[in-house]
Amino acid sequence: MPANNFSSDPMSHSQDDEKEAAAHASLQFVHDGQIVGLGTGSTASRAVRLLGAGVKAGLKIRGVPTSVHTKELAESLGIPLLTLDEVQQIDVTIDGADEIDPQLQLIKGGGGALLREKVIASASRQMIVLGDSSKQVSMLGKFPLPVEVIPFAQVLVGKRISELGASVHLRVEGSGKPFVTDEGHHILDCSFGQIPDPPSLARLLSDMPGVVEHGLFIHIASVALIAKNGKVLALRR
Ligand code: A5P
Repeated sequence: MPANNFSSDPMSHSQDDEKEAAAHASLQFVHDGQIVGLGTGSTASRAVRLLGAGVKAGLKIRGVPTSVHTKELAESLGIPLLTLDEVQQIDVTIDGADEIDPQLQLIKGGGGALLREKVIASASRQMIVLGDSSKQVSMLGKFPLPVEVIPFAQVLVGKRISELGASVHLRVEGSGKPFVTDEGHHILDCSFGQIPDPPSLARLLSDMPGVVEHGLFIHIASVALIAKNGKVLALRR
């Protein structure tokens, strides 16, 4: 897997600085005239803000947001938006991740937007995934895998996923009520510890009635930009 280095401030090593550096590096993948998938989460939001600044300076792009939150952010920045129904194909999507492995397999959904994120990424010619150094792992699974379920089946699906060896928790808000996704579903956070064969687990989860989508992104990301030690490492699939 070839790797390129993009320099950033060599003194900047905090997680926030790393997120900002990765977001900066993603701008090189965005060009005038393109339709850009706009990711969700603290890292993707930085990229969206930078794109907003670019638009103000004359960059001609149109965005397709992956969540209500990102839609509102992009609107506030003056980025022209399209719905998925209005586009044939998305040129490039820029998004964050919770874990990135050496094959650019991902866990996503910590922010709860995994369903629209996966739909948008799958409709894109390129998905650029951004991460600070904490996101790079040798094997997926330490971060609890988010699984989006229909509320009607959440107990049954939770039991089935437990039988696969995970510890399963329904995601709740501060109020104690279940977290509700943009599409009206609930999320089960499933701690597997290690996921040695992500494609097999992805198939098992996709085949479970009641599961709407899961946060394993397999063969979707084309480039990972990981900020580490004051540089941004570009990994290609
Ligand atoms: C949103 O649903 C997620 O997939 C995020 O992209 C992921 O959780 C990474 O978020 P941060 O950039 O905030 O760590």
